[in-house]
Amino acid sequence: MQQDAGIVASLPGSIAGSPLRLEGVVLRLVRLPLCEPFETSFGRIDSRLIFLVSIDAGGLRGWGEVVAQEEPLYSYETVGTALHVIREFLAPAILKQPLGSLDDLARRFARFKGHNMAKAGLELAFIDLLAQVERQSLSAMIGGTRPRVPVGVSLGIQPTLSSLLDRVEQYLDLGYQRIKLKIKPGWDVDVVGEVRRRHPAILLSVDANSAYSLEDLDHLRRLDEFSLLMIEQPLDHDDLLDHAVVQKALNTPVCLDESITSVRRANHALRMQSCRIINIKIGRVGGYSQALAIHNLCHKQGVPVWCGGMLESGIGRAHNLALASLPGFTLPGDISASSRYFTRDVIEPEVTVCRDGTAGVPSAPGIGFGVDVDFIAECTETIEQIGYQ
Ligand code: OSB
Ligand code: MG
Repeated sequence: MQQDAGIVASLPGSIAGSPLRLEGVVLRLVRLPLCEPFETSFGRIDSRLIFLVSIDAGGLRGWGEVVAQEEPLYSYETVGTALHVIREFLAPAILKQPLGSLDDLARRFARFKGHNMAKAGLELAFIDLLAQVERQSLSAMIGGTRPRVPVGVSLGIQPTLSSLLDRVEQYLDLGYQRIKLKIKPGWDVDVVGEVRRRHPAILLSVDANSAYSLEDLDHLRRLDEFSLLMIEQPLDHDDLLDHAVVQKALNTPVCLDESITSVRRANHALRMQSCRIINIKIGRVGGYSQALAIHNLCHKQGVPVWCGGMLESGIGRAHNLALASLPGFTLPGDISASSRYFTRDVIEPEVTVCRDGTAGVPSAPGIGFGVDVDFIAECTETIEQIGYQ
């Protein structure tokens, strides 16, 4: 039987020269209105308070994003908890002496429990910096193999079935390769059935964001007749055991999102047969190190993975594109065009999706996009600097 240990990815990102002396970290909270409200089983939002992290060193600036939301509804982290944990613990740990590699960063963070999104925000900014130093794209740096990645769209709960059907058509027309419907009790079997009836052959999946319990097992079984690609996170955000019961009872593959917070948890999920597919989000798992390790574990076992999304700005999205270029990301990711979320994005050019339902992975150094600092400044609500003595 597979053990927990020994699945730590060997990370790139050791700097050929000497360790980098980081000058300081800037934390910016930037309010971006969404083009339309996004509703899931846990709530509805009209805008995203985007948490951008930048790190300066040697005349370069690396960019990352903390994907936590304002309220602890998807996970316990919030913008506020991440600000606190970065300010008090994580930023001091990387500023106290020069930082040599991603492994070095992971070691300095390891003693702090949890707060994966906060850790990932800093790690993303640091890896962008490393990639710029080495004049490599993020994708090249982590071993990505694909210049373009297949993408899907995640459609929130709509006020009416007809508005959902319109959006399904709209995104299929744009070429998106997979439609994911957010579901909850009262917005599930009938809605999914109608979408499937109109589009018999599309890749269709559903995401419950923990809206069900084992008592709903018979109800969930009704989804089996729609040939879904997967059902994402039907049960509690931290459950593995009961998901194994659901997976056993359903033909539809279960995909875990919220429950997979580390490679150790991914390993447990696979050993317990809690799911057949894993959604990887860099923020949820605490950074590239864990994301790569989960990818490697699943790839070895032939378990498909795909890149999840958190309604990121272009900066988080650029990192997602790099991650999704790894060979094991065989299913379309929740990496939609910038215009699906925002009227204007913080990067240039913005992310676009081609008619064939793919998005390009940048090959320029670092995140590979320009950062629109003027637009960011216009939308910034608060800004905080750490370091810069
Ligand atoms: O469960 O995948 C999720 C957005 C916010 C929080 C959780 C989730 C989502 C999405 C949107 O489904 C994915 C996207 O960024 O397009
Ligand atoms: Mg999800």
